[in-house]
Amino acid sequence: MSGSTQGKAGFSTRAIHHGYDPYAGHGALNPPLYLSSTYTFPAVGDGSARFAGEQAGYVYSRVGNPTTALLEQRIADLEGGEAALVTASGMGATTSLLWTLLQPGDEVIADKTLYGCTYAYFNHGLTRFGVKITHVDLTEPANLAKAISDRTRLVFFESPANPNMRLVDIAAIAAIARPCDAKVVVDNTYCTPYLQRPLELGADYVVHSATKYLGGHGDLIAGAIVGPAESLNQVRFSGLKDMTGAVLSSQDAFLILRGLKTLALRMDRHCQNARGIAGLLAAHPKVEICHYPGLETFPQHELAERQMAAPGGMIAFELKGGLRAGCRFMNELRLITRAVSLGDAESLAQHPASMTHSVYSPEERAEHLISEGLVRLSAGLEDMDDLLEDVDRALSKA
Ligand code: 4LM
Repeated sequence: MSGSTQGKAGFSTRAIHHGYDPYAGHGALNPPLYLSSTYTFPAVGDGSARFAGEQAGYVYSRVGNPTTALLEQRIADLEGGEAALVTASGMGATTSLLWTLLQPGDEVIADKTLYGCTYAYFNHGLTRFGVKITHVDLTEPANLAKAISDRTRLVFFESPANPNMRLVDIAAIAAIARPCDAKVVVDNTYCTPYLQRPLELGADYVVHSATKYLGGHGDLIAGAIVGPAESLNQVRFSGLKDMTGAVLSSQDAFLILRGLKTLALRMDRHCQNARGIAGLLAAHPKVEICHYPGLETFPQHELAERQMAAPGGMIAFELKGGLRAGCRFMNELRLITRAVSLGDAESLAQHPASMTHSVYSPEERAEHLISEGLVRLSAGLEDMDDLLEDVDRALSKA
């Protein structure tokens, strides 16, 4: 198969083939990795024409590179978007997009719970430049209808939210935001397009930390934005080129292209392992509460079934002994690794209050529904029996 599959083939087929024709080059099975910062112009006039956008072709890799361009095409196709832009980190994706879309005086309505650095960018960064941030509990869409105003430029949320797994009904939020001309931005890092496609549900933009499942191997930092082509062109030439400079290296783009080939297989395994671990936790007498969308006891289980193809690889839980018991549990783990980040082959456990969400003050964590004793677990790709044994033994010592 070669070239564009135009969304007709299945997810994995497109994740492996979309946008690349081996016969256009030397027949190389894998797309070439272009290691070039700059591009030659046949004559001065060609250079000027490319800068003016009158001639197709590359000029400088801060603006575009053939390897990153292929990754952009592939991610856009998998998310069902018109275009994509890849960035040097997930934070680079969110900041490049928002610096382009927002003006002083605008308001962003964001969900209560956000990844710690996104929360810091919103509340410690954007607010310094005249942008108002209003946090609303978006798990109840009626709250958005009450809060939205002429000033609201965009609505931003994660679903599931990092770290407490609260879900937001994407279609319901988009139906409220659209008539008010507010753009809906969904951070789809936890799901990937294999499990959830927000644009098909009415969102305007998707952002990703491609560091996680899209790359999938814990060996790079990257991000992506998916959305309308014209708007992303503005993000490329303004937010990304001039304001953040958060450009992805072509070597990392190559690794993500490699990661995408196994995305569906990996996600199936992440989900299978997470289901097993969540089942063990939910039934264990030492566990106070286990937040996993696949559990029938999960309060938004019905929404999870409607919105997500499967419940994902992330779990959050609290032990009956609170923070102290949670720390003892994590220190007893032998196979599951104590580390932040998620979506890697290795199962990872961390403590949000002191790690990924430590930028929130204790009062802010309480206000934003992040409890101090919460433990977050990213189910990896190891054998389920080994993971269950590790969790069970650590629980027995906690
Ligand atoms: C973590 N997360 O949670 P970069 N959006 C979401 C995220 O979880 C993250 C980012 C954006 C974690 C990192 C230490 C939902 C990151 C930011 O780290 O800039 O690629 O993504 O453990």
